[in-house]
Amino acid sequence: MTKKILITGGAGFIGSHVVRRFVTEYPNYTIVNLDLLTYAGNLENLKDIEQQPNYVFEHGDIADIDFVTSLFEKYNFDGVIHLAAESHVDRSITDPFSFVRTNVFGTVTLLNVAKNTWKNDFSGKRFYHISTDEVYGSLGNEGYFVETTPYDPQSPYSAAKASSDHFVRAYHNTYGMPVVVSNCSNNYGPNHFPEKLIPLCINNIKNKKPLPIYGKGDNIRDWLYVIDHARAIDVIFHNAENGETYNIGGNNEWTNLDLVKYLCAVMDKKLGRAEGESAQLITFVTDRAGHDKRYAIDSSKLMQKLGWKPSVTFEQGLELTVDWYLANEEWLQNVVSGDYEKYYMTMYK
Ligand code: NAD
Ligand code: TDX
Repeated sequence: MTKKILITGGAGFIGSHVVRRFVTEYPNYTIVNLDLLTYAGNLENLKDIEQQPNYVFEHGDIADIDFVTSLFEKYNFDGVIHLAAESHVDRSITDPFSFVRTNVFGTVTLLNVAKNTWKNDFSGKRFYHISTDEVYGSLGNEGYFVETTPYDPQSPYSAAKASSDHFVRAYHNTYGMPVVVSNCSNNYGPNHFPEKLIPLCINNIKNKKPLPIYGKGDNIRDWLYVIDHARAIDVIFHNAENGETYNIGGNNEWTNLDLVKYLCAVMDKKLGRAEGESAQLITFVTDRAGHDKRYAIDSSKLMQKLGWKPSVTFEQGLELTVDWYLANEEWLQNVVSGDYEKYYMTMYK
């Protein structure tokens, strides 16, 4: 079957893995990647597939109504997989407005243009919105986020993502738009921008720089390999019922401190360093404002209804990730030059 699919944010971390999966798994689909190429967007992430005949890149802003309208008219999309967003919690604390603009206004722009272009004839159409577990707020020591957990976002980032999720569901409820939403836990893997914990620490371990741990390092995250998220997105896009929500997680909880210690041990072996050498770089720094204590996802609905499960263990995924960063020195150098240095100096002064 042929389909024209718009993937937004396809030059970013998760988006690039989703684009690669759809371009390679579905040669009959046309995959249009719409990305503004902000600091987080990087076409190097897609070098290996950019020549494929079923792949097109469109440079633009999801919040630009005229541009998005012209794109929908040009391609007459059957489906949208929406990942474009401002995605870093720390940046949302210093600049909430860009999060409102892209995550809220940009999402409503896409929804409204899709509704108008599809002229309320939604047969064969699908709008799939990619969201996060952070919209559910913060857990104590017990329990898991399920699809019916009430929203309780705590950061400007998660508040903007929660707002966008509500708009997506409102378009389903009000206009009958065929939507699907998934909420995923923390991803890690190749092409992850080194402002986030794991790639930041990989880069700093390599360069023997301090490893900044917020607070006591006892906050807990549930980590999922990015390629397993892309596999879940594929399964959900093709099989979910309209109006449904799926949680996606790794069932893989780590305190930040234990995680960074483990990463240090993996890298000491790879780099031929003495056992315990890199862990000496661990440095406790001022905590993130409003730092959510724990996230943990129950993905049993996705596993039972759609048969998805992660393909790698955390140990395997982390090893693949470290190997990728060590083999892709040039990618990392390009990403950490220029603006990244300014950002790093301001964040970790
Ligand atoms: P990312 O920051 O790596 O990539 C975001 C991409 O969106 C970039 O390519 C950027 O250029 C693009 N973009 C930003 N603003 C845009 C705009 N106005 N118009 C067009 N493109 C724009 O983000 P990511 O980590 O890959 O996350 C992708 C999505 O998945 C986001 O919606 C995020 O909320 C969600 N998510 C991320 C995680 C995670 O752990 N990273 C977990 C769950 C959900
Ligand atoms: O330098 C750091 N030191 C530190 O202790 C950084 C960057 C982070 N941390 C802590 C904060 C978090 O508890 O590590 C944990 C992970 O931090 P991030 O990598 O910034 O991820 P998080 O804030 O958990 O959000 C991520 O997962 C959910 C993504 O960035 C979001 O886009 C996604 O929605």
